[in-house]
Amino acid sequence: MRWLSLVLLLGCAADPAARVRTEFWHSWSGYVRYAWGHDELRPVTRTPRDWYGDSLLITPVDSLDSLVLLGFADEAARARDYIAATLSFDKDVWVKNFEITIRVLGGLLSAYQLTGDARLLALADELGRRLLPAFDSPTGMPYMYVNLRTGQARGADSNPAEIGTLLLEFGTLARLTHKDVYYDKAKRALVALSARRSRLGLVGEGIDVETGAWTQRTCHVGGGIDSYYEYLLKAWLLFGDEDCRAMWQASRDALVAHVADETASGLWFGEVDMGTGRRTATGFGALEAFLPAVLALGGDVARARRLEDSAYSMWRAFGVEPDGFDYTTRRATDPHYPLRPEIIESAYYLAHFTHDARYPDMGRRILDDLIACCRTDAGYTTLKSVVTRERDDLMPSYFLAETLKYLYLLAAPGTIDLDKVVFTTEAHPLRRTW
Ligand code: DMJ
Repeated sequence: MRWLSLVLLLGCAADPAARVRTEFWHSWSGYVRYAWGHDELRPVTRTPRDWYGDSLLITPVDSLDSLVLLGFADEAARARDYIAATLSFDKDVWVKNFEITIRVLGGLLSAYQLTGDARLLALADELGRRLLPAFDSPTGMPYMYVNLRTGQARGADSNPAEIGTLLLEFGTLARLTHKDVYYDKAKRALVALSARRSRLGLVGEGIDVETGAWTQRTCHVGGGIDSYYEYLLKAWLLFGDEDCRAMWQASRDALVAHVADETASGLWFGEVDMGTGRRTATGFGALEAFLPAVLALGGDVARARRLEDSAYSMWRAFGVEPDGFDYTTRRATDPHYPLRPEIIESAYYLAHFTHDARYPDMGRRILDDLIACCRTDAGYTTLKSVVTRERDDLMPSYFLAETLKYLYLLAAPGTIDLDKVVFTTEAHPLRRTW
């Protein structure tokens, strides 16, 4: 691997895409060296981390399509062989349906579409079958956790993101295996959730999947809700599902009417009560920065540009963005930075729709900041605080699946035709081949 690092280093000086490849290879090599076979790498202590005691190979599965797209074909083939030979879902573990769907199921499906390796589709089918019991609640909205071996499900107190961010993966699995049950269960959950919107068209951040009652009534575009909006739009685009189009348009209009906040410092999306629309907080953050991408993809490029400007001002205020930010006081309310991709993802979509050079430039500056703040000898680490720059010790799988992939696509947009794929919330490109 050392010779490849050297070649990548020599080639990167003038070429931003080569620079990202170098950083990807550095990060992947750290995982291979210190955590191979495990879910994730702790790059400071150079130790592995497994989510559930027994590895589900989350980093290699989540990274497979990045390896292919960034041009590491031999390494991708090696990882595929290892996954096919090693990965088993017959484990007595309680997994989070949402996380395993977006990282593992989505990773397998996307890599299958890119490589045609039928072993990956077989694994996806096996995983989908074991996750399905999660949907067996009185409302059809899934429980949070499912035991992969026994099929028992638990965790009735859920949220829109975990209920509504499943249809791209389950729907693609249905189309590729011709097993409609996957589409039907995930779609039913999305419809059941959307049907419980308030009279303003808003959702809250907590809902009981057994009773259908809201347990938290704050509406925003951040964690716990974010990708629910994203999947309404993208399920329409990927499957041509008109119900999803109607739900997307109603949700987007409600967000713009009630959650958008025009301030002296620009456009933000804050927090309101889902029933009354009363503003409850002026919080934004790293996760919320996904919204410019979705607005742009939905056709509202002007609003997307303004919101991305705001998100980038948050990034610049600290040199790296905080997870929580009060746009009135301009202080970090949650100072940690978990290597999130969303602001880069939005820059990628905006570059695609506007051809404005400021977005690739944004990508270059963000990469500089990441190198300055988060790079370690064995990969990249999360930060405990963007204020003090104190480091934590984790390289989440989405750093390879999303953060570096979007940085690369910003620098090398010809790699993939955005008009022909739909990216999942974990940046796995899916194609409509059916
Ligand atoms: C990823 O796992 C996904 O993008 C998810 O939708 C939100 N959180 C992380 C990245 O920040």
